[in-house]
Amino acid sequence: MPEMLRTDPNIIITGTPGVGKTTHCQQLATATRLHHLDINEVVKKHNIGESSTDPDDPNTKIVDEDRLLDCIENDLEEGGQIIDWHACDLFPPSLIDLVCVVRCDNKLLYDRLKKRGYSGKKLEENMDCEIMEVLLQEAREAYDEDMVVELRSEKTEDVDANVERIEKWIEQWRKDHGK
Ligand code: DAT
Repeated sequence: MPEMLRTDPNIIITGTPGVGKTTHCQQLATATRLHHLDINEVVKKHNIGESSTDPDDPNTKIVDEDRLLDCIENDLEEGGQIIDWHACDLFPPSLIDLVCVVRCDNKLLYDRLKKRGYSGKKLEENMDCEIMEVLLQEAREAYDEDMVVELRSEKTEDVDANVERIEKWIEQWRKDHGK
């Protein structure tokens, strides 16, 4: 196996829009020295998203995944990235150490997405995504089973507990890798 150069792990925080990814990433970045890699920001900064042709949903961006990977490859090789994105199977498994799939009660998620201004087909599709556990399945198919953890994000205390759990995991990762 090639020597691992990164001194900190790369962690994916994924899940259906509205489940609480960004909330987790921000709190985790504050609690650790890891960097919140917000893929929405990367897409905007490098202009690698094309507007959807769906007239009901013109604000959704279709992202060129190859270009996205080119943009973040150096960051991933360096390590210490908390990746905030609603997909996970595009990131090379060799550069990923932990995949957290954030989950949320359906009724609560519905209210959060409504509050965000989602309606009609977009609201329905995102609700289906959570109900069908699409991101959990995607994560389990793309990564080793023991790298994938499911985290609930319904109350503020959930975020505190999840962040604490990930912090402990990071400490152990550093020990295991002699960092
Ligand atoms: P995402 O990044 O997955 O789209 P978010 O972090 O922006 O989600 O959260 C969506 C909204 O829900 C936002 O208003 C914060 C709130 N929220 C998320 N997790 C929560 C929790 N565990 N307790 C209370 N509110 C939460």
